[in-house]
Amino acid sequence: MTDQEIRWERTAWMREARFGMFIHWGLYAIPARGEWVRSTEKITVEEYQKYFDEFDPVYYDPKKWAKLAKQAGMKYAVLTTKHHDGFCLFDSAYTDYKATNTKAGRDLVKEYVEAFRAEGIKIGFYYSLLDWHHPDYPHYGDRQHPMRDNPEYGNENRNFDNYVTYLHNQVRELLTHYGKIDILWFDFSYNALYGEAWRGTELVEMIRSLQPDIILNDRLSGDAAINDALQEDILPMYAGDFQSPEQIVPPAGVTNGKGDPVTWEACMTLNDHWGYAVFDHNYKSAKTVIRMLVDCVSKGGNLLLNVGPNAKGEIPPASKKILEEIGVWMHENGESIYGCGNAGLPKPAWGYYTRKDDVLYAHVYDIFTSSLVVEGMANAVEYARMQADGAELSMSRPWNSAKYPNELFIDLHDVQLPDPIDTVIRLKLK
Ligand code: H79
Repeated sequence: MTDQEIRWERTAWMREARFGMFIHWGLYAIPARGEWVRSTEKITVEEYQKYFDEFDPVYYDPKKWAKLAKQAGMKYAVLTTKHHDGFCLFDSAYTDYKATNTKAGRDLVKEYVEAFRAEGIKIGFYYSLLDWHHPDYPHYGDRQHPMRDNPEYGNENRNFDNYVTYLHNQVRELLTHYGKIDILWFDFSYNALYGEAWRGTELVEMIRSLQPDIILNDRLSGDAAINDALQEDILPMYAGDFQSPEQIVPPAGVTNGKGDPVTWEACMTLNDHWGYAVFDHNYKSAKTVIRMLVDCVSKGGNLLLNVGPNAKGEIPPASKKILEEIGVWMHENGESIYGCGNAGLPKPAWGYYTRKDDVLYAHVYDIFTSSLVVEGMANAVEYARMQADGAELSMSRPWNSAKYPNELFIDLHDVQLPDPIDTVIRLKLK
């Protein structure tokens, strides 16, 4: 098997799962201005310390998060074990900057793993390669760093190799202390910091020795390196198993240099921030998210949808409400999502197609008459059913259809679609 084939096989369950929950949670939930607050407001380590001293998530109950994820139809989750601010939600032996030493007084990652696993949801760890807290992480002149313009925060006496060792040590802890981990999600490489700068080959060899089946995202590698590598059968180990477009659904899905599809996952915020942002009410509707998910699946990809719990450990009510609404639709129509992918047909004017084997799902957003016209499928379909309730739909030809011998006509009885979000019609192919 080529490297590309190995990666395709390893990610099979992920393509089946299609929909996951991203969770951004850390000290930044207290200032509540998003997870980049240390950088955007140039807050020093010393000033930021007050959030560490204060952190006390009295309502942290990941069983509630897991139930909500399950209800929404999500099959896997990815939690920020450490974000760019360097704060660790887990009990690491290599730092004091961890939840164990806050008022929380315990390993919060452990409870997350147990709660989500109990709901049958696969477990992912996000781990930031950037670390604005570690004394050996370089920052003066680094455009990513909060203190980048402050010569008082120079790089003197910083030993980058120490930082990389710290990163390797923490990854070893994460992959040793919590049982089987399904996804490791690094964030991110930039400038000269990619691939072997992270001692990437050695790191991935360790990861694979600890968790042979774990799925790795592509961010240990820089974009250019990945794009070059995708032309080849042999990839660097750190190239990862799937692509991770952020805040965008790639217009034509994602393929490798040979034009073959690769596994990919779009990650998206529910409002305009990843971390809790109290002023940000710009939430996407359930309809927008569902259509985004369908867009991803129709192009062979996944959607990792973010929630940003607040400082007390609760998912904001607005996010919860949207996820519950998504769950209603997923309960009725999830079959058109899980394990489905590109139908290999042109996108219809009325909506989208997804497909799994010999079942084609028509996602109908707009109709203009009471019969749905399915181009080119006149003789290809055995029967049509409403996905939500299994009701039979008539495929009889209207009296005036003689001029359109190749088109399939499905009688929807009414121009009002039963589901204004996305009415799914199941077409069993011959
Ligand atoms: O963890 C989430 C983000 O914090 C992280 N990746 C996702 C999954 C990330 N998003 N963008 N970036 C990293 C790249 C940096 C973007 C920035 Fe900015 C533009 C940093 C400063 C300007 C975004 C906008 C953050 C602050 C303002």
